[in-house]
Amino acid sequence: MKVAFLGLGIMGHAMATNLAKAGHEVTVWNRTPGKNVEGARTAASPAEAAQGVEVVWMCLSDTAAVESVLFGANGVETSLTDGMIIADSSTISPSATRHFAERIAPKGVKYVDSPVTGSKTGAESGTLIFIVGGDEATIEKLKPLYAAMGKKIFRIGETGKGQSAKIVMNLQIALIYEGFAEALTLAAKLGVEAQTLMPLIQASMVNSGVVTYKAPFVLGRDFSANFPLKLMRKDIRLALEAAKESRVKLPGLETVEDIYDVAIEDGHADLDYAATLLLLEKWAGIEVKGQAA
Ligand code: NA7
Repeated sequence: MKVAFLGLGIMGHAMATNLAKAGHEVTVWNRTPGKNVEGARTAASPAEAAQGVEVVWMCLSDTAAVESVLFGANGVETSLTDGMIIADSSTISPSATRHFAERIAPKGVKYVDSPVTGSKTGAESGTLIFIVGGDEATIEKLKPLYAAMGKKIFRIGETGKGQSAKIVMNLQIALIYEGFAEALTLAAKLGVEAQTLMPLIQASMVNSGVVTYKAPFVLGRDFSANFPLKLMRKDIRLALEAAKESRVKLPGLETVEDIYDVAIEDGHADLDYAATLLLLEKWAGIEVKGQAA
């Protein structure tokens, strides 16, 4: 298919690469020039990238970035024609997603929110899980593209519902990881080493996908970004924003947001969100020791 791919960050670069590898005709654009994708053409603006394509796929940082790429100067909007599809793999506000979709609908353009789970490794290996909101016929048309980048699609409902499901997934990841990090910190202070505790965690109901994925990095003290702390804070804020819009109270997540704010003040924004542990360690005056599993 003819695809414009906008946003070549950690996730987007790998996703666009997999589209090109699968033989799709890909044109890429990134705000900061100099990023290219093997086998794809590079455009000078979102409008130029979107000219004459069937699908515009975005993978951008946040709601403001998606709004400016769609509707800002040299944005996608000017190139939209009847029958085109916009797919968005950024994690952004569900309510803003619905507004964007309403804004482009009069042009005969369908909007499918398609945030992902699977992190950098999933993007690179083409094994992402897509969490999708949009009409079924449009999603059907996108299947060859989903297949090139991922292993599974979950259709949650109409446009916006993919984002809604995604932010409640990350809400859980942030809280589960926080529990793990707090447990390791207290254990260290009580004289229980992480590598002594890990087999017990793994044998018990405490074990989880989050713990299994993060433990080797944490024990190896590798806090380089798989999913940057600043992006997890963005998702925590999206969940709190959606909660406020719908009159839901999330006290645990509000507390975790404070931890992320201070971690960012401490200079950890670009590290992995696992680096919230560094703040707990600082407060406790101890370091969790361990070895990569
Ligand atoms: P990255 O690696 O931080 O990449 C973010 C991308 O978004 C990158 O291409 C940025 O371009 C682009 N960006 C950011 N702000 C803007 C604005 N205002 N206009 C245009 N482009 C922009 O993030 P990931 O790839 O890890 O994640 C992407 C999304 O997936 C995010 O929503 C996650 O939560 C899930 P740059 O290179 O900085 O010019």
